[in-house]
Amino acid sequence: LHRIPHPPYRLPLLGDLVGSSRRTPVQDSVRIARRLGPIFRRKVFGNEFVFTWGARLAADLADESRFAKHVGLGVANLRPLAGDGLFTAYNHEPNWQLAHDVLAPGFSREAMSGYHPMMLSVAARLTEHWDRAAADGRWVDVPGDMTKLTLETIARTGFGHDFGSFERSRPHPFVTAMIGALSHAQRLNNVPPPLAPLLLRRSNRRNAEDIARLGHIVDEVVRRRRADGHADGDLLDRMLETAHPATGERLSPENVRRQVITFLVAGHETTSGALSFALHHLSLHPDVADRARAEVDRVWGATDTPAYEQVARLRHVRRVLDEALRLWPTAPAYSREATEDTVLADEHPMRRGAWTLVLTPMLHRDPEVWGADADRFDPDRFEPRAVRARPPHTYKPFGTGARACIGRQFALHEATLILGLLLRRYDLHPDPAYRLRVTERLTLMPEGLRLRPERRNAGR
Ligand code: MNH
Repeated sequence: LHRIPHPPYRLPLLGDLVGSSRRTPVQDSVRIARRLGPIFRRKVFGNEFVFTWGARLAADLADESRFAKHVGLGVANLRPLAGDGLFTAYNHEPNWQLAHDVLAPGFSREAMSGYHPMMLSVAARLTEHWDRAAADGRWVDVPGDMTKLTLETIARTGFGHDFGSFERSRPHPFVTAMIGALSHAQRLNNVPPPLAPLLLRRSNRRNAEDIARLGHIVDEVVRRRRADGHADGDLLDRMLETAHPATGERLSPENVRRQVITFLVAGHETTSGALSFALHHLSLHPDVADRARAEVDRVWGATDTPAYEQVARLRHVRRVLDEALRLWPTAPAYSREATEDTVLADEHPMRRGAWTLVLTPMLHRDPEVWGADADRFDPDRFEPRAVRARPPHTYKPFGTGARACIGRQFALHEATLILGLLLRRYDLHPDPAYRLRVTERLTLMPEGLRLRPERRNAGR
């Protein structure tokens, strides 16, 4: 450990507090990473964390025979909310494998093509809303609208539920409670654990209320399904009705509750951020937007309601999304622990159970991999030839290994479809006064981003 650098001003008790803010731990860590190199330590009060971002280190950490997901920090802080749900389960908990095997078919190609028409109908709610804004020359609240869209999408496709987000002037209570719970989980990392009950008294109380509210909302979703009978093979149907193909085991009611919360949260917050960052970059790069738009017009022809297969064929639009998730991976870190005594990259000895946090935004900006202009937005980095020329394990917005994101295809399909629809329908005008500010609540979001959509070919 002594060979791993740490920031120069280290205070007794407080640790490396100089130059760090409780609100932006990820962006602070990126700044520190640029000074200290591919592996470094940060001490926050009594706790010391090792961060890694060098390509060689990240590639070694991807070795599933020696490393596995570590449930720590932000993820561990979500245990009171999601327990042994898929995202927060420890590797050894039996409900991880059970739920993984039961739910994985919910993300197959067939399942996805079944969700596609529902995704289109939610998208139509968004474009109705944007059409009205465009007609009046008004701004739209990008993160707010993307969150409405992605929440409705996961709720309807996964659970047959309608939150009515577009009919509300304020965010649905589910969203408010979720943002509270995520922010609280982040805050917990920034106080000395023994003092947490004292310093976070109000926050702890509000968090208990938020968790209770999320639980009530989820119970209502499940109750309705039980009353209405099953829907053909959506996620909730699988959770309630499907037995494990090999063991015949089923999810318990308590575990179903945790999975529903997990999927409603994990299934929309990060995709909303990804779409918001992509729209931000598109509005600042009209040349990129024009190329992507030309592709949409070519691939979709005359239709505004593309078929499932016509979405994956939007290669350029997809690269815009890939590039947005490179610069701002909306789930900005993942943890890896040694499953045996080992040496990381032939250099750093690790005991079994020792862990490190992979700082994805910095892994994605490593100049040795991405070049001296790594901070510049350029979707051509994801042209097949450029991708083949890069070392493996240098692009990880969805994590790695067995515990990588189960919803990846879902998110990519949804986000590519939406970007395609929005590019086709609108020119996107940026607010000249806007400077990117990124809020952190375990996830990343461009704060206060607004755009002015203008209808193209308004008669069509
Ligand atoms: Mn998702 C795990 C990023 C969309 C459901 N997701 C992960 C991890 C990352 C991640 C990173 C791994 C975390 C870790 O190692 O600790 N997820 C994303 C991003 C998007 C996203 C950047 C959108 C963009 N995720 C989605 C969607 C769903 C979803 C959509 C559901 C429909 N994600 C999950 C679940 C897990 C996960 C569930 C936990 C999987 C497991 O551990 O088995």
